Amino acid sequence: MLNEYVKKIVGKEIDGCGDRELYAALLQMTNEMAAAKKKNTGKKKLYYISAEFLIGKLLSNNLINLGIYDEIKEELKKAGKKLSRLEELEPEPSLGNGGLGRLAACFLDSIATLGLPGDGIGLNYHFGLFKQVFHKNLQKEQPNPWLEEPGWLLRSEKKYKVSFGKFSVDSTLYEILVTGYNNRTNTLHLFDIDTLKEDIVKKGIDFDKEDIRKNLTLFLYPDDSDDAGRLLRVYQQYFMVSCGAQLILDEAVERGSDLHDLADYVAIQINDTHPSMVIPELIRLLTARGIDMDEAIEITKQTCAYTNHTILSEALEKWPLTFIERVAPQLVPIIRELDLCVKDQYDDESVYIIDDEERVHMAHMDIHYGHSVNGVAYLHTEILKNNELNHFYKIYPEKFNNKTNGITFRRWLLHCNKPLAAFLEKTIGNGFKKDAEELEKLLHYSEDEKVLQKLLDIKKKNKHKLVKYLKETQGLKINEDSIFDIQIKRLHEYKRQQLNALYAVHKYLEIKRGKTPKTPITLIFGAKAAPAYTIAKDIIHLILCLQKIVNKDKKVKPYLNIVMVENYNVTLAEKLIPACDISEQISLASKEASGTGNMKFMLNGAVTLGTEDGANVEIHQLVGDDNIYVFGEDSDTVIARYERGDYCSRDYYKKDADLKEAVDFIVSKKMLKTGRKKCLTRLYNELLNKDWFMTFPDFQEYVQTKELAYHDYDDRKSWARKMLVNIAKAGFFSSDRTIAQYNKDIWKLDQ
Ligand code: 26V
Repeated sequence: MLNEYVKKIVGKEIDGCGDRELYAALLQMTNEMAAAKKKNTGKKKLYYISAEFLIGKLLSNNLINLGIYDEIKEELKKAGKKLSRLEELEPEPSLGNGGLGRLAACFLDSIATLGLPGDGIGLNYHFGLFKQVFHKNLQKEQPNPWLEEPGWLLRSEKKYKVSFGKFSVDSTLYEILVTGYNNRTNTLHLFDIDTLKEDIVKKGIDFDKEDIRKNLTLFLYPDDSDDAGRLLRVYQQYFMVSCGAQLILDEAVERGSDLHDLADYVAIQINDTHPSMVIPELIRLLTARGIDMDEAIEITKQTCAYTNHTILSEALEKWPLTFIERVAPQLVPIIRELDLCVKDQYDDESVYIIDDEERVHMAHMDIHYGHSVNGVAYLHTEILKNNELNHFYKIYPEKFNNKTNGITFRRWLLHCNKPLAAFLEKTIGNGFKKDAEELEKLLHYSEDEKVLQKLLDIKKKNKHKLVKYLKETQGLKINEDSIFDIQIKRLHEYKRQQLNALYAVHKYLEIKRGKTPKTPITLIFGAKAAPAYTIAKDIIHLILCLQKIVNKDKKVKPYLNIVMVENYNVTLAEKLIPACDISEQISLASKEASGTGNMKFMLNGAVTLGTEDGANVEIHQLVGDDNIYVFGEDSDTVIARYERGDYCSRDYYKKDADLKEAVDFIVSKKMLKTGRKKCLTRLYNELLNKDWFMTFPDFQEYVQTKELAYHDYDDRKSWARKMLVNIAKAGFFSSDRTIAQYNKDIWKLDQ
């Protein structure tokens, strides 16, 4: 099949082509096949608006979804070519920060796989999120150019005008085809402007933040530590939703809507508050097309639904009205009107849209003027209802609903762990590929020695492959016979990489004193810190310094290794997750809305070591006490302590000798010789005087639980059974299930 394309496009046979030529031909072939599956059936269509779509590389994923992966691989192999080499040529688009963006990408896959009419709307950031490099044990940021020819991006002819306060821009629309697994193709619409100037990027990721025509879509979330950065973010958001709303209305009219009945034709899912301005923008556009204000508000309400992804107040967007005045003055009277309606009805300041400092609470606007509010895991939704958004829940109990997150099994099993997928297929048939709950059939084999051994063998092979890859690409040396204990996620204090790092120090000191573990341990970290997030960068510095010290220590090295992979991204996740033994999910209870890495690890046979937070709670319920390691204070205890406001980390430090020793080590002579005094003392002081995310109260139990997990790992058969149960119970976390629930409860699209 490929050969004909190659002959047509390159004018040669496969074996006579270079890798780049083959990659280009494959790309074109895949896109043509995907386009042939585009469908526009169904009256009602979903638009998933999101500032982030962390789609990862697309080639293999598309080949799998189109059902031609094996065939192409074979054809290439016969001609002496390797598909894996072609995969390496593809740059990874970094159009997301982490979980929120990756979730949006999984959702697009599932929407297409379930045969639903639903497209994504977002922005075409030229440099995406920054590329992380380590220099002198510090994170440095560089642009990550990913746009190249040939690529997946298709330029469309559609253009929209977006009026900002003092000027306007014309958008260009790019499209990426989203293939479903043996099903239809949908579209990811990414808006951009032609006047962008990539060469204004100076040192690292610095650029002139004032010139919007040149910088609008350069980066994802440009540094918002100053007003110019924050303002640019508002420009990006308004640009995205204005283009999006115009596209949505045009398409609805094309499908037969007279706009009065828009809610029968359109469902809009607002992914966190970044696209919230779509609400006033839609109202504005509807009134401009002749619909009166009250009706426009009602139509918008019936059309829009909001997903909350965090309870962290610093992450809940509140834009100064003056910013919106500058970026989109046309929205200000509408937002004021929406706020007045609220103030007329309710006399509780906590539900106002505009507060007394003239800041617009984007989430509040979403809740009042959308018809659905959902959290992303059971515990998260309960916290929203009973704590964070309780005042809203009392007004609109019917709007609140939970949609526990999910992941696409095409990428996170079929693609990233082919040996496991093949073994599962051989053992329980291929039904699990369409119906993930069928993985439960694996439970019949929980006492089958051969099956258990095979799971261990696959894990061993995956570890070997990872070790080889990290050696070749990052020069890292890892003992493949050690326990792979992995924490990969954005760096944030609430995720508590610092707790894991304190454990590393503790273990290092114990080993130095002669208490050596039976099986060697490798602690693997991967994390990017926001460029302006100082303490997060200090934590990276701590881990990198520990990596230097521990891995250089002849006495300790055979037992403990610390590894921080550079530039953690989707591509690396696909390699790390299948090789993992222990999945670290150790956020402070109540703070991690869901987590989705936890689901990916479980599906690939890693055992969770975690707190009762986010979706860990549901993982725990599914696998049972014997197949997960749970520790730490629960969310009620944590929330109550925040309310009392009496947490004092120093009290714990004084009482716990192990903890004190580990914390003191951060500013020990040895550390100061390796690292920067300023960073290390800042982190030390932060922990001792604040520790806002309460690592100290959980330290002892964390150490003990980790030790127990390491101890249990040595009983290989019993460990393999834990792996098996985790894989078997992962079906619930398929994003196909999540999307089916969104559709049943919120979108109500015809299939
Ligand atoms: C953003 C920021 C930005 C400003 C500084 C502090 C801060 C803290 C957290 C965030 C996260 C924003 C929203 C987000 O990414 N939430 C993630 O969404 C995932 C998908 O639902 C979910 O699995 C993660 O638990 C949640 O953190």
